[in-house]
Amino acid sequence: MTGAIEVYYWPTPNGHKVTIACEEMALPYVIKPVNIGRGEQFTPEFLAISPNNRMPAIVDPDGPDGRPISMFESGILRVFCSISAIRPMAPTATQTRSIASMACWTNGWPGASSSPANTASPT
Ligand SMILES: N[C@@H](CCC(=O)N[C@@H](CS)C(=O)NCC(=O)O)C(=O)O
Repeated sequence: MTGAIEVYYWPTPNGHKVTIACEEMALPYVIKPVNIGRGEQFTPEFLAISPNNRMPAIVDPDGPDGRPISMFESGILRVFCSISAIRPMAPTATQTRSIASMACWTNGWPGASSSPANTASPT
């Protein structure tokens, strides 16, 4: 990876999922704030990156054929981060399964959908 990933972000649990992944995998990134309280997710510029008007989203400056490419949905963004951290190697079959499992787990469980009510152990 040569250029910093642009992370379209606002400080919510879904936003944190991508910045935490970048931090943990030591990937270079720059924050592009999207103030969803002010409706910045509805600008034509942001909708061109994330057509479902939701952050997080990213622009990878080192996309296919050397051209920038955008992606949205936090689960696939974490898959992208994991694969980027392994480059220039391709993920092994074992790593592919681990990456997919972690991405789906973090999509459905920690973060936006977790709360003290549903993380407490029944007694
Ligand atoms: N499934 C999406 C959910 C993203 C999402 O819900 N983002 C919210 C903030 S946490 C958002 O941008 N909302 C703006 C809106 O609904 O207009 C993901 O995991 O990336």
